[in-house]
Amino acid sequence: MKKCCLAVDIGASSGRLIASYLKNGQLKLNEIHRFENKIVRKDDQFCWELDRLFLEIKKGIKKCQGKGLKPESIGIDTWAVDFILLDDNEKPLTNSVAYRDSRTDGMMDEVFKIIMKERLYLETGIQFQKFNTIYQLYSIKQNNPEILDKAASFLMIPDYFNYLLTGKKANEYTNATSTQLVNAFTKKWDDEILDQLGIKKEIFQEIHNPKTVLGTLKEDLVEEFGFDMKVILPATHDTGSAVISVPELDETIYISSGTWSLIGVENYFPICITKALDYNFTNEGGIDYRYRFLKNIMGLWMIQEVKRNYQDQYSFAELVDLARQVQEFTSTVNVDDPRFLKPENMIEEIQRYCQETNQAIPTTPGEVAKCVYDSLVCSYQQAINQIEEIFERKFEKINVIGGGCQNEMLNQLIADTTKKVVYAGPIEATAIGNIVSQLMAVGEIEDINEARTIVKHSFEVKKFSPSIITA
Ligand code: ADP
Ligand code: LRH
Repeated sequence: MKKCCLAVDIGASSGRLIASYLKNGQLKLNEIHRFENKIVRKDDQFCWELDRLFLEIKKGIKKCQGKGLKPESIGIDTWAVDFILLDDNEKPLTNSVAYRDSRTDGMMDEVFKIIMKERLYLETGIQFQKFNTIYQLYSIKQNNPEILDKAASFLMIPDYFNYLLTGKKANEYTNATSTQLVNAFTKKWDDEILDQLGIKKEIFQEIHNPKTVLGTLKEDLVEEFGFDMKVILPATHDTGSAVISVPELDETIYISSGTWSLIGVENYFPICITKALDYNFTNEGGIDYRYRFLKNIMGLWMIQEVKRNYQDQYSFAELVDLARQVQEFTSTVNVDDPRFLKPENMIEEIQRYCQETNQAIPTTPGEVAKCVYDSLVCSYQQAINQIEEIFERKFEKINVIGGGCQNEMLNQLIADTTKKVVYAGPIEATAIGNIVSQLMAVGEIEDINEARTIVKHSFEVKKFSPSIITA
């Protein structure tokens, strides 16, 4: 049996369990299990299927032995902001409502009536997104206060899975910061904000940092799997894990490209200046108290929905090919318009936008896909301009990581539009960040610098140079 560690990485569109070990200074990856993730309609709300996701995690763990692998530790990361409230008997009090649900409509303004927007930003450094945990909790407070009264514990999604594995309740730092309820300077739950909103503090757990060994498996699970292992906290926010494995951050802007496009830089301190607030940049907490100064761009969610609206007739690769074949179609949409957050039909929403703005309406799958890719790149360019303005300097390179970096047409388009060299990879950046955090926790990797060097030597990164346009 080969000793390994196991990363569970669940994004909004898919989850995977990847086993990994170090061999001659290189990380070896072995994908054990992959499954779909999606939002479903339940009791008139958009929800996640947490029970099914936990079963998938267990299924993946059980597959290890058959593949000759003996996991010594496991780490879980997922998308951010969503949570579960448990009652006194440790039972969930609500459906696992997804951040795209409309329960937060209007909630930002309700919160701003109590706490000034500027103050919220100064204290937390977190961008304003209508679906942040703070607005989700405030919506429960306003509409179903009895639920908050009954709540005994607040766990974010990876915290909840960790609780199911170990029986231990903890909130992990990187994901906790995405709530907009953690003070960017003390790195603790911001009691003043909680008091002002009337959300009881007792439900929150102690905040633990990535690289903490949370515990081992519960006895019944040891029996079910036939082995025990350590449960280690990686950066449980998927974007936090992804950024750990950007091979080189010198002069580089990263784009973590999946359901969302997260574009930004790594910092050693939060930047809460007015310009960052105006441009709505966030300062999410990272490993070793580094900060991800970044901006959420609507991302490949739009193409995921387009694909779904075409009844999955085309694969992602086929949509890219169809877009590539289109010539002279230049309509673009503002991808960051909230209308694209959860429209009934993404294709029709894009078409309506083009009609309202007097542009040509995309009709073929290739035109729709081209419109999405071109529009995303417009938004990337704008965010890059804003970052360079805030930092008062130019960045030379862009590193695209995550599933979206497989889109070579998009990589080239980013290079051509921004006139910067684009590096693409690693694809499984998030799982890799999760794995190296576990290896740092057990002392097999010394620190993040060594982790990044190992990533650099282990995975292929493709280079896309801006095309030279000759007259
Ligand atoms: P998340 O973690 O948010 O679920 P991923 O990092 O898994 O997202 O990235 C998923 C995205 O990667 C898809 O929405 C798709 O646009 C893109 N993608 C996946 N495979 C390909 C491919 N073969 N060609 C182009 N794009 C791809
Ligand atoms: C990406 C991500 C992102 C959050 C969003 C909710 O998967 O975690 O960093 O803003 O999902």
